[in-house]
Amino acid sequence: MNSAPVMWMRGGTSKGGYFLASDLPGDTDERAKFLLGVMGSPDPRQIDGMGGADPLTSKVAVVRKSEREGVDVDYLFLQVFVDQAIVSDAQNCGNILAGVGPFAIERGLVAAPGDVTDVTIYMENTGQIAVASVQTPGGVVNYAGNAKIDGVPGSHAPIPVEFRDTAGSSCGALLPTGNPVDEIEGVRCTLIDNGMPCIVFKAEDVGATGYETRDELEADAFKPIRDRIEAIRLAAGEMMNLGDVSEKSVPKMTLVAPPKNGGAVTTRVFIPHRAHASIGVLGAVTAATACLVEGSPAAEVADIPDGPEKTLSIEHPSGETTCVMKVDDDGNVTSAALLRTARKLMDGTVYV
Ligand code: NQM
Repeated sequence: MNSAPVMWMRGGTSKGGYFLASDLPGDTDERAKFLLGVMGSPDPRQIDGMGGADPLTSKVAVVRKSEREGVDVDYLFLQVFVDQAIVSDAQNCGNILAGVGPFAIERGLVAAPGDVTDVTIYMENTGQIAVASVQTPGGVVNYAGNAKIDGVPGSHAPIPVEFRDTAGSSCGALLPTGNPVDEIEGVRCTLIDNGMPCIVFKAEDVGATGYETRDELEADAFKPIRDRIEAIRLAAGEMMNLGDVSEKSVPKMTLVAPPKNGGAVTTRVFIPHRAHASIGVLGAVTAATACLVEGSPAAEVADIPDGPEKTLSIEHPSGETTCVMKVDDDGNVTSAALLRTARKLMDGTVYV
């Protein structure tokens, strides 16, 4: 196979190729080989492919009509590594998810009879459901609008996304070790998964401030701190039921510090080796959830509003991401909603 129909889209603060499952090889190895060719991996510049030399722009959505009751489409997220020949389904992606509803409508998998179409999406990577609301005046996807998300210039049509029951998506439990805090390599960490496996610790505990720019996090001067963070990650993988994570893109490493701009908490995230330009969607949900875990390092630096519905602004290097979290009487998060936008960039055929 040397070509396939594809739609290239920005989903939230990420970008990638959206394929119908039926347009890709059914065999996993063949599909990986094809997608590595599409992105131009492995190569730090991805010069011979569509990837943007950044894990945030080397992403793929594989979408099919769902046979599950009450579900419109099934979405499989694949991370195509930039400089290694790896295509991984070990994580989900809530940013690329933002383009799945529009793509499914554009491809005729979902009918759009009203001005707004709710698309119910089964996320194959973690076996969970998200509902995305897409503007469809006259039955056509509208991408233009006034919604702004930090990390994306301009404004676009809003795509609210709601997640339910994401706890333990990949690790089997919200707190896979059962503890709000585990000490690893001398650092107090929360090992947590509310849609994205993350290790959350205070920036100051690894010698960072938590207010660095992406460039500062990726500079040579920061390498000793990055090495220490990677040592924590490798040690924690097994404890999080993720096995050997040396070649996996999870868990993500989330540094937290007190909020600086009136938000709930400040974050800096390694995904896991490059620094995130902002924060992932489920990464933000998980960071917000960590702030609500009593006794956790995140709770110690966070500023949390009262009440069962909490609007938490998660500060990051390009601004903030607002998560609206519903919490039950026991303090457990029952749902999380975020605003995203997406844009169709091109529709055509990609060649390898
Ligand atoms: O956490 C990047 C992104 C992501 C993931 C990453 C994401 C999420 O921003 O749901 O969106 O953490 O690798 O696309």
